Amino acid sequence: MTMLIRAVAALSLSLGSLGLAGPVAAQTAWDMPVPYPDGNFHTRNAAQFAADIDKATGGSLKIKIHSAGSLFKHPEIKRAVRQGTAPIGEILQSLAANESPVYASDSLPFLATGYDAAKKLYDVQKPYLQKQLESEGLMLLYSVPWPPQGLYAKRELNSINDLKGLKFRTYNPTIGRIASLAGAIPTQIEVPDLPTAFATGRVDVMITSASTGVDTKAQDYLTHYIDTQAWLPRNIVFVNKAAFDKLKPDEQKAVLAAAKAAEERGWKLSQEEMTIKTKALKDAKIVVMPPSADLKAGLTKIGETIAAEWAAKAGPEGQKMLEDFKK
Ligand code: PCA
Repeated sequence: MTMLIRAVAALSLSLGSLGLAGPVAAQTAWDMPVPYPDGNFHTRNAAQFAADIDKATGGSLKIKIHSAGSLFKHPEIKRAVRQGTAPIGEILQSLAANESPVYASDSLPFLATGYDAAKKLYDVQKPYLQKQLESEGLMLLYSVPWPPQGLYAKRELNSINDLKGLKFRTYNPTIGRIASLAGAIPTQIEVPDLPTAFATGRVDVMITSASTGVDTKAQDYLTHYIDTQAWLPRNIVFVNKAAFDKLKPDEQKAVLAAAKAAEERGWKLSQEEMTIKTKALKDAKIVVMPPSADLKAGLTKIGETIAAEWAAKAGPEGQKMLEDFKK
């Protein structure tokens, strides 16, 4: 029996190498690690991106999405793609803020708070982002924002003072700075670990989108969502340039076309997501409220401090970017 299986395996192998196994013979299979769960709109968008490429290449380039940090955890994804362990991946751009200020520029509090402003900021930032990624052997494929960021808590927060001493969940270094300036205690936690972190008291508050609140069932561990609309952080999808260069020209074309479509689709999805998921929070009995004038003023002040610190770090290029954005 074993002999027979071996013989059949050997036969199909040789048929494959003769090119008799059909179009799958010359197939490239790419693993694509992404940080967020399957149902999340970024992950759904990536799945459509992969399906478009599959279709356009007649199945010669297959991309398999590994969601929720299942193949590489979020903080490892960028390095994995740089090293070519994974040819393609997605991260929250600002997770890499400590590597270069350009990665932080989408997440400066109250700089760009709506979709039009976020798009303008992205357009202004894009050449710098592309250059930075190129210097790391990477190529930007597309970038899509999250819905605006609001404050989740277990009670009403009416001023910055109310944040003092609370354990503040962060997803990038800038939020760490916000927490510190507010007298709170920052703790970096990835989305898949959020429910446990709240349930076990490792964190008290977080700033994130309505989307992530719904994805992680915030109603199980939080009661209030203060809709601060502080910024719209973006995800970036990028490819290892050497891996991209190895693709056939028609495959490269298919990847670039699918990326363009994913970016356009993603910005629309994100906007729809904002409305749908803010309503879902209300339906789940979370109190959704605007920030008080006091809280808003306090956060704005912190935002100004952070913008000044960022500009000092980002030097003339950063300064130019901010000026172009404000034009
Ligand atoms: N959700 C992600 C990043 C921004 C967002 O809305 C998170 O909470 O980690």
